[in-house]
Amino acid sequence: MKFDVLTLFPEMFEAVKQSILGKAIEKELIKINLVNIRDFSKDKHKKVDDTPYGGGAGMVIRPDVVYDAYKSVYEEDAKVIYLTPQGKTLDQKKVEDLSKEKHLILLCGHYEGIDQRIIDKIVDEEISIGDYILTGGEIPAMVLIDSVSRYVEGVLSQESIKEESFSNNLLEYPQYTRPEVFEGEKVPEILLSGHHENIENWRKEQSLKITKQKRPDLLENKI
Ligand code: 4G1
Repeated sequence: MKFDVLTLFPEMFEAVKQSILGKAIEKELIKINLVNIRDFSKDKHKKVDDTPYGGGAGMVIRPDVVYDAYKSVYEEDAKVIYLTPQGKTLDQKKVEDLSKEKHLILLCGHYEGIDQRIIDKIVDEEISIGDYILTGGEIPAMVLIDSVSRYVEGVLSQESIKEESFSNNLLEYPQYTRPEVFEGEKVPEILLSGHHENIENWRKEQSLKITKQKRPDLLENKI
């Protein structure tokens, strides 16, 4: 799966090239192609933004520069996603759907946003990661890449996939590791029993209890 990211801050994406995704990139299961919108400025000072028509604070990204950046990566089968607070909030259902795409072009805003005409012209879908104010769409794009990549064939171990399908829509049961006693607190006895079936049942029980307590909405809205 290929992600083209149209951004003014490509350096921010070094973070997702680590860890599990780093391995997926090495194995060529996913490709993250960073496109610096600024490279498409025709201005001698590499300017990409300008003041908003009608007045008001801040700067707006010009549509022509974004269009040229887009044309440098566009393919017929690509789906263009604009990360914006105006989009529908990303959930696991949407993540799974997106993982079936071959090619995503992710557009990240900055400043006061991007000229509406280019949004209307090239964007297929608007997605938000939640309701809070951010300085740009880069972190949302990384959230999307991370969550979607997990579903790409070969990225996760078989074990993780099995574990996940069984715990669908539940929060995770509590985990413990060594030492057996920490500051006087002992690990639950059942986990030391070696009785796999009892342990599995205990964990299911814990997951359900914690979900009911902390996130009952997860049980109501099946994802
Ligand atoms: C109005 C949050 C503005 C922010 C209302 C989640 C937030 C992209 C996202 C903003 C952004 C609310 C996102 C706001 C995002 C232009 C550049 C938009 C940054 C920008 C609730 C700033 N999911 N925010 N405006 O944060 O891009 O995807």
